Amino acid sequence: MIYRKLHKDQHCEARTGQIHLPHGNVDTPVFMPVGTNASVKAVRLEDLFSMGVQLILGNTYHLYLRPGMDVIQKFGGLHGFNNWNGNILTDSGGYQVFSLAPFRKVTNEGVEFRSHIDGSKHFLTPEKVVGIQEILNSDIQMVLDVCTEPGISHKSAREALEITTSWALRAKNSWETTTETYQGKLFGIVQGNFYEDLRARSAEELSALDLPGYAIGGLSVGEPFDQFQHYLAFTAPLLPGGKPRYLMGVGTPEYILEAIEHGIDMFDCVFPTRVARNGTLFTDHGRLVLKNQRYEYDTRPVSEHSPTAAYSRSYLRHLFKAGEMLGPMLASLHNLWFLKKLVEDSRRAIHENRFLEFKRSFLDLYSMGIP
Ligand code: PRF
Repeated sequence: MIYRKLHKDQHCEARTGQIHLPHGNVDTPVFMPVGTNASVKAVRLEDLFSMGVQLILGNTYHLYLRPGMDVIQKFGGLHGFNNWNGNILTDSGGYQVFSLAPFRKVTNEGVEFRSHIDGSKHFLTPEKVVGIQEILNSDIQMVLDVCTEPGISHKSAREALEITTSWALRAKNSWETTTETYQGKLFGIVQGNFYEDLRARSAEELSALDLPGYAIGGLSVGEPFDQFQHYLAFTAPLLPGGKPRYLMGVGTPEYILEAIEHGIDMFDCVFPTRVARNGTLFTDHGRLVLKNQRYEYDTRPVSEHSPTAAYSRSYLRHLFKAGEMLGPMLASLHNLWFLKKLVEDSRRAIHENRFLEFKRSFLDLYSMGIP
């Protein structure tokens, strides 16, 4: 068992816990900064480490295409390559192939696709993806899955789910034969699109594989918030309670709090760093858009306790207006700090059985707008 539950809130499903991984323990709920290309965009990994980040994400799809496995193998894995000594979770490529590749074809055997970088042709199978993530030395690796978009037919969603289950079994068999020195854990991914019977079937079939942890995939893919809420609330309780639960691709305060309420332990998303690079910063009062003229003479920091507290809004705005690289750097660090604080405050609230109150008052203030 890699997961230890510490406390469940008496009034909802929110829980705190710890995940035990090869590069140290991870306190949950946790937000994982996304480091697609073995780099969290515009942020030094040392700064994340100093901030207390215990787990970051990497992408199999990107790293396999560039720099390629031969390069990373030379460094004994990703940790040797990018000098990050905390934990790394790698996504399988299941989602990236569907969202990035200009061409893809799924068969029972695997997925054929063209690279979005140079158009070259590749074929990934669940076994091969386990092998790649073993070379990456991922502390948590994800099974190859088929993520589908909202609005497809029940039949198409069922076919994608059936392939996902069969790939999870093949991934498990392959993971069980990885070398003894490789200590990474394999997580399954529940799919089933927006159909309750398919979500239930996926959760049941994958739970039977008894993997170390489980993710919910195929949500937050463009559906309205109430549909997201419904399928999150429906799916989360179907995942084994004694294992980590990961909701893939969620990274705004509203979505994170909703997921924590339903017992989710892990999240990741490019959103906080992507919007930061455009000058949008999370604050207790909502999103602050630095390019707005109202900040031109604003001498206050964006947030008192942020790692960027030494700088005024006026200066940060100037950096963005002038196209200075320091702007996106400081803004990215700020947004990651903000989400880290959000999950830490959530943990404290859960321990005191007041998560629902915490969520309500956070969202009340967050929806008020910048004073
Ligand atoms: N599958 C995988 N990665 C993902 C997703 C998925 O469904 C999502 C969906 N929100 C984000 N990242 N493998």
